[in-house]
Amino acid sequence: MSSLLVTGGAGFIGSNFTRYVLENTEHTVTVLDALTYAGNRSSLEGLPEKRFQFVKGSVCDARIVDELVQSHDVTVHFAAESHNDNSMRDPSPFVQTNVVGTYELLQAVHRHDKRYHHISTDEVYGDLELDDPEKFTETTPYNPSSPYSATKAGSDMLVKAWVRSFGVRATISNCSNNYGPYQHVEKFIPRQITNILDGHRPKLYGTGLNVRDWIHVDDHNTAVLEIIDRGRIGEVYMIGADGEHNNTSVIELILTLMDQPADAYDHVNDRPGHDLRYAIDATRLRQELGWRPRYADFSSGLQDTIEWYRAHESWWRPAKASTEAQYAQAGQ
Ligand code: NAD
Ligand code: TDX
Repeated sequence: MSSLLVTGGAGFIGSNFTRYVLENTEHTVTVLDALTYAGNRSSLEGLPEKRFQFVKGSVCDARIVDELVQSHDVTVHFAAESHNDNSMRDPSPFVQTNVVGTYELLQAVHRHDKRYHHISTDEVYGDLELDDPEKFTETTPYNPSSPYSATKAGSDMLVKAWVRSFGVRATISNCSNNYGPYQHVEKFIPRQITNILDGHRPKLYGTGLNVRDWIHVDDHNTAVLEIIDRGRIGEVYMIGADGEHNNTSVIELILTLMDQPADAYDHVNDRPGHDLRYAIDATRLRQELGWRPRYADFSSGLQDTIEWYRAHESWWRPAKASTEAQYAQAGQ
């Protein structure tokens, strides 16, 4: 049994991680979260008080970070500004939280010689051609495209440097696009589901040929737990579940699963610098740690996700109008 400090635990992946850990392990969890627009305290409702506590604060606050890192066995760092489109409008909080926040955590885990796991993304590698036979691996050179992915790349580099220069006991995972419950309505899949629930048409950027490698959030999180338990210190692990789909086919599938005509969507302005394709080769994770995804069927995982948003309107409704107003300003 370990005590885990989970940063960003009121966000999409961190809240699912916290819930999963409390339901499936003996570990205790303290969430440190600044409750930005993306954090939602209600995503953590109903968790056992004996093994869970919530602290509101920023990973950029050196004092609170030092105190919490010192008093826990492992820090799992999910907190980030996570949305590419926002990073075009205002990159500043991305640099602060993603780079400076990671720096503060690394300094604290170094001072107190604590185990650290860094959550990152496949976007640090840039993008692939549609017909490229190679996927991203642990040795693919970094080539980020957006302010978001550049700050995540910067944070990964800090971790690698703190491992090599100071012997910090860290691992990094770079995962592909997640879907599942508790994801903010700004993101692709929840935006389209909630548009349809509201009687509005889904919005497809550009040609819609862009490919993402979808993984269910629980599969991401079981991989993270394996890496924390048995990953080799200083190593990087790619997390992905061979779930490549282009955006057009995802919108058409959502429409079909929600009993709408498959062509009932709008083409809107493309994202500047829009990455074409991401694809993960998770061989190391599978072979070294024996990890396997449990959500093999994207269509049924998506159907469950649609049902979750149908049943949890009170969770997503407060963010919907302001999110759509921002998109409307960009013609998206
Ligand atoms: P999210 O935007 O849903 O949640 C981020 C959380 O971090 C929020 O609760 C927010 O309040 C909190 N936060 C933001 N700034 C903070 C600060 N300064 N101090 C403390 N807390 C702060 O993001 P997500 O989609 O759950 O992503 C979590 C992590 O996983 C990120 O590091 C992201 O880069 C990575 N990731 C995400 C995906 C994906 O598909 N969503 C894929 C791969 C990797
Ligand atoms: O309305 C939309 N229409 C659309 O076509 C939105 C919101 C998105 N898109 C496209 C853009 C992307 O090609 O869908 C794809 C997915 O978009 P996002 O949900 O914004 O995700 P992406 O930019 O791929 O990044 C996600 O995966 C990697 C997460 O947001 C990141 O945090 C993670 O690092």
